[in-house]
Amino acid sequence: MDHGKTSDPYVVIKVGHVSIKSTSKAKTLSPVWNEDYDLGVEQLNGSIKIELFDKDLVSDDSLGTAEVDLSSVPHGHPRDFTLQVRAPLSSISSLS
Ligand SMILES: [Ca+2]
Repeated sequence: MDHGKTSDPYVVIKVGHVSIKSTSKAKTLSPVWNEDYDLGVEQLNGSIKIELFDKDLVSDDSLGTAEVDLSSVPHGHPRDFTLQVRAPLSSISSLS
């Protein structure tokens, strides 16, 4: 997280070996993307992995991860998902 308690968040979406990076939003803790992405799906028994990062000059920090099971995504019928973001492993270990 940056000084001033804001982030420059962006999202990386992974399905199988394919990943897509969103644009980053400058200095906000309430980012809204409204961006569309097309990802090919090789097999249906995996998940869509989503990781949030804070863009930084040196190294980007993970803000958390979320996941959607592909089996819960209806084929040809778009639907919305509300996802719980889990803290990244590094911040979990720093709490102990
Ligand atoms: Ca930053």
